[in-house]
Amino acid sequence: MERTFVMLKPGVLQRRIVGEVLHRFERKGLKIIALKMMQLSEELVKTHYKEHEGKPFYEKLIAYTTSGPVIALIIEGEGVIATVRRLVGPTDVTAALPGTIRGDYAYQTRLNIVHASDSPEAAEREIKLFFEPEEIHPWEDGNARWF
Ligand code: FUP
Repeated sequence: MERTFVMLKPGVLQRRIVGEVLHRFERKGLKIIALKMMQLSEELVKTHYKEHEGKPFYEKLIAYTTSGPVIALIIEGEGVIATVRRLVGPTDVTAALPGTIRGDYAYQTRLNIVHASDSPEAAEREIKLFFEPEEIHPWEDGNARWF
């Protein structure tokens, strides 16, 4: 089953909107199979954003992403990479329509508040970078016997 990596950047905790952002994924019916709060090291963030090394926004991107804790999660389901990217909205926040996470909560691309994998290769690489296998908890619908 397809998996994607999502990260709520430090601005999400700063603005007390963790619940609101997670709700966007849950109300769509998506399934969270891993979730944790992390203070990222510069080394980890540099590996994650390797493709942007040397670009004009790179130093600020690293500084922002390490400026406070993040929430890292994995979402599993058919077609979730594309679905999550649609919910998140485009990288350029001026093109992000209201109704998307970036469209509703971000007005600067540098502070676009969430990251989501953009391809199966990126998802695999990012999940490995941020999660140990034992931190991932796939679960079945209809198993909530105690609810
Ligand atoms: P995305 O996959 O949508 O997060 O976009 P990218 O991997 O292209 O960009 C990663 C991060 O770099 C963005 F979240 C914000 C930052 N960035 C800028 O600050 N300016 C740019 O022009 C492009 C990206």
